[in-house]
Parts: sequence; structure tokens; C-alpha cells
Amino acid sequence: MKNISELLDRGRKINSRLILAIDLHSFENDLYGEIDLLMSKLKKYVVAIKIGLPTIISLGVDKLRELLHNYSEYYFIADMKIADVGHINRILCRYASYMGFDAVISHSIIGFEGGLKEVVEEIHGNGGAVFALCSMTHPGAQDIYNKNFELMLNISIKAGVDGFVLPATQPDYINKTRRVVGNSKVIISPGVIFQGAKIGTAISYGADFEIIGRAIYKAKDPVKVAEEYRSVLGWD
Ligand code: BMP
Repeated sequence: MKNISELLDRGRKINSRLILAIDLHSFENDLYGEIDLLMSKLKKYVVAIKIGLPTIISLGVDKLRELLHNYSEYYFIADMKIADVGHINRILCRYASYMGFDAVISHSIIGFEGGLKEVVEEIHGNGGAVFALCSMTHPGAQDIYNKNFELMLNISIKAGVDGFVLPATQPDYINKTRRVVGNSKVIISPGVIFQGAKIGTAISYGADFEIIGRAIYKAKDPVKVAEEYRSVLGWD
């Protein structure tokens, strides 16, 4: 696994704050080939690739491991949204590491002891990074989840996470977090384009990277749109 500074270093190196989310899944199509093509074509624009459970389950552990191994220039984030008890969380983290991921995303609503603490111990033990969710993008997140934002933020800080996943659709959570953690943590932000947030908004509120999925991988020409998005999401 690679630590969080390698994510920032690659971002600066290719002058991009763009993270690609891949949630492609399929029983019929050549999923491996489709993802392989995306990865081979987007190296100049995409800093990191966040891969979700639909893809992990569809492709399987060993095929995914082979793919990640072939594209080791990217920073890979396993989006398994870990939210279980400690010993199960540890197993998921070991799988993430085995597959070649550099970082994992975990819920923080599970709390510290016997929850997030084990995620951080396991991943840091492997040299990788942990991103904690403290608020989410979808409307229903207001019902319970986002009402507990501050509690979750404090639990995550106590656990020693390396960064946060915070909603571009509700960017106030981004600047609230930035005010608390300064530049000591990395903020990555989904909800861009398909879920309604304008590209560049999360960055203007203090995020380090924006996460874009369907707007790239469902595009007719993913390379063209990734190039366009990167031109908005540069470092300079
Ligand atoms: P898209 O750009 O296609 O909407 O994808 C957004 C990605 O971010 C998905 O992989 C989703 O699981 C993730 N995500 C989200 O949409 N909202 C959150 O609050 C947290 C997420 O991880």
C-alpha cells in the first residue's frame, strides 16, 4: 500500500485533482477489458481511482489484483464503505491490501473502539491510508447521517485517519472540516455532475480532490471529458 503523501505527490506531478470512481459491473460484457482500457487511457488526467463494491464483486479479487498490479502508477482507493465490527473490518482491509489497493474508505459512524480503530491499525500496519465518511451526498443523508457529522469527525480524528470523504453536494461540510483539521488531512469529494454538484465547487470549499464516476465512464469519449475536467481541476 502507499501512504497519503504519494496521492498528493502524483496529483502535483500530473497537475490534477481528479479522482475517477469506477462502479462498473456486468455479467455479460468484457468488464476487465473495459476497465483496462479506461485505466490505460486516463493516466495523464486521473490521479487516483476509487473502485466500488459493484466492480470488486463483479470482477473478483484475483482479476482486480492483476489489473491494479498492471497500473501501479495510479493511487487506488477501495470503496468498500467498511462499517462492521473490528475483526471483520480487519479482514476487509487485508483483502484491500491483497488486491493492491493503497487506501480504503470506512464509515466512521461505527465508532472508535472495535470499529474504526481496527481499520486504521490494519491499514497503517500495511503502509496505506484511510478515508473516513463523515457526511454523505444523497438527500436521505440529512435524515440521520449528516446530523451526526461533528461526532463522526471527532471519532475520525481520534482514530488518526488520513483523510475524509465529504459531499460536493453539501460543501459546507468541507470547509467546516478544513477549519478543524487545517492541511493535515486530505479531503476527497464525490457528488459531482451526475449528483448535481458543479465541477470545481468542492475544491473551492477546500477539498483536495473531486471524485467523478459516471460523468466519465459513461461518456462517449471518456478521454475527452477527463481532459476537460482536469483542466478545471488543476493545481495552479
Ligand atoms: P458518480 O460520480 O457516478 O455519481 O459516483 C460517485 C461515487 O462516489 C460513487 O462511487 C459513490 O459510491 C461515491 N459516494 C457518493 O456518491 N456519495 C457519498 O456520500 C460517498 C461516496 O463514496
